[in-house]
Amino acid sequence: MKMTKKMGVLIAASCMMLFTAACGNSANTASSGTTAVPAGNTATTAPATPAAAKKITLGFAQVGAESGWRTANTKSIQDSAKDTGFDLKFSDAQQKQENQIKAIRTYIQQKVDVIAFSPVVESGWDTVLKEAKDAKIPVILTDRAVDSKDTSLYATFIGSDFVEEGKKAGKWLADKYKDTKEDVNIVELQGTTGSAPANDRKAGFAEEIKSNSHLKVIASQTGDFTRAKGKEVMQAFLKAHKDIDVLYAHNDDMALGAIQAIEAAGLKPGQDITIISVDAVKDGMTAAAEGKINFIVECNPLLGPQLMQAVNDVVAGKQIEKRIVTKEGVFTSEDAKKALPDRQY
Ligand code: GYE
Repeated sequence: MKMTKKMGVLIAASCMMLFTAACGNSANTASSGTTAVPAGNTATTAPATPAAAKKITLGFAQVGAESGWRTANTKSIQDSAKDTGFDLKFSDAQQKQENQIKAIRTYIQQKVDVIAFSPVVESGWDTVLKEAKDAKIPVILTDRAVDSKDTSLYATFIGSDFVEEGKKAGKWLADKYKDTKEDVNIVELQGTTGSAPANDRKAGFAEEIKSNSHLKVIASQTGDFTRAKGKEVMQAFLKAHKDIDVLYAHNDDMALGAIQAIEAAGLKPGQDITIISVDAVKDGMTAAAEGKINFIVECNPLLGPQLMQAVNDVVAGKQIEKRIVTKEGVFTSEDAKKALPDRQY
């Protein structure tokens, strides 16, 4: 079944409704974090035509609104759902697993066609995933993985290879300091504890630098992927260690918060302390272009189109790849300067 064929007739009928739903349901405005059904997004607003009755309903349980990456990811999902003509039910879990589980249970009760979510942490999903399976609702993982042994609990996982991202960061660093004899003191700002990107970006980086005994991670703590926490933890690092050479932040937002702390301490980010981060969102790329971040590993948040394609295929009963890996690159300060004018997010 082709998406264009099936959905073409639906677009006109559902465009207005979806527009209302997407606008009234932004990730930043959810107050309870568990609201799975936004106002104006129910069957009452749909015209009672046979075409509208066939419209695919997608329940999406988002992590939160913790970073620039997440904002771009949410927009990509909402825009692509609208373009495809799906009825999107969207919820923001405010970085709490219990909120995501509640949202998924609500989608099961509502008998949506497909559930997609970006699991805030890797563990603890088996029960709710079994509930979805028993209800015969396919689940698609986007962005972050789960550690469930039973892979029949989800149809596919669409997202980046976070270990690879950590390796790219470590490789650049090992190369930069390959002729240095003295110890290089590294501090690490980890993402949300227990999340796939925090676990994997840490592991990939450690793996890549381990054969260089002069590269030493002297402190490593979570900054929860937020700017505020990144700043706070960097302040503590700077107090505890007078000799920090490198900061490795698991995302741009934490690096940007840390830059504020570094500047407040009278140091020059990018010069006195070499900074590496992951994401390559606009604010991060701007800091890189200014020389405050030295190297950014790209993590692409624009997963919406791939997700909608997968939803369509799953509903059509097509066999889909169990793992869909997003393609991404890396940026030095010079690269960032060149790429910035065309950056969408
Ligand atoms: O790197 C970070 C966000 O899961 C890949 O989550 C995502 C990460 C992203 O908060 O900025």
